[in-house]
Amino acid sequence: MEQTLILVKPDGVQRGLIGAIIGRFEQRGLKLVAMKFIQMSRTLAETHYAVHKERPFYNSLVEYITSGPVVAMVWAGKDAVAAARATIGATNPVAAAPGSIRGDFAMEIGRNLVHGSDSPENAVNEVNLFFTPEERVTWNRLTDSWIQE
Ligand code: IDP
Ligand code: MG
Repeated sequence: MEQTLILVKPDGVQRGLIGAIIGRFEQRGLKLVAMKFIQMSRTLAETHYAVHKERPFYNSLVEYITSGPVVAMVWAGKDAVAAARATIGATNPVAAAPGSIRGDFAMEIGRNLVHGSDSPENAVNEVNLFFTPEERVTWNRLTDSWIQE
């Protein structure tokens, strides 16, 4: 089953939106595999966002993601990466559809509440960056057959 890395960014934690954000993924039918509440180190942030190293917003992005604790999670499901991205909404919250997390709760690209992996390949790397195999739980969810045909 495909897995994706989701982060509730520091603004989501500070604004008391952890529960609301987790609820969106849970209600959608994605299955929780791992979760922890952490302060990201600068090294972890720089590794996680290495792809954006040459972008003008890179430094402020690293500052933002390390400015307070985050909730890091792994969610699983069929097409989990694409489903989670749709649930999160467009990168710029102004363009994010109402009903998406960013479309309902955010106003600016630099305070867009959530990270979600953007491809299955990147998801594998990001999940491994944040979680050991032992931290990822395989479990039987009794509603699985009502969510996945
Ligand atoms: P994504 O989070 O929707 O995948 P990316 O393009 O991967 O978006 O960018 C990573 C993060 O960098 C965004 O979520 C946002 O916090 C920040 N970011 C992206 N573009 C800009 C920008 O133009 N200005 C400021 N921050 C940006
Ligand atoms: Mg991205």
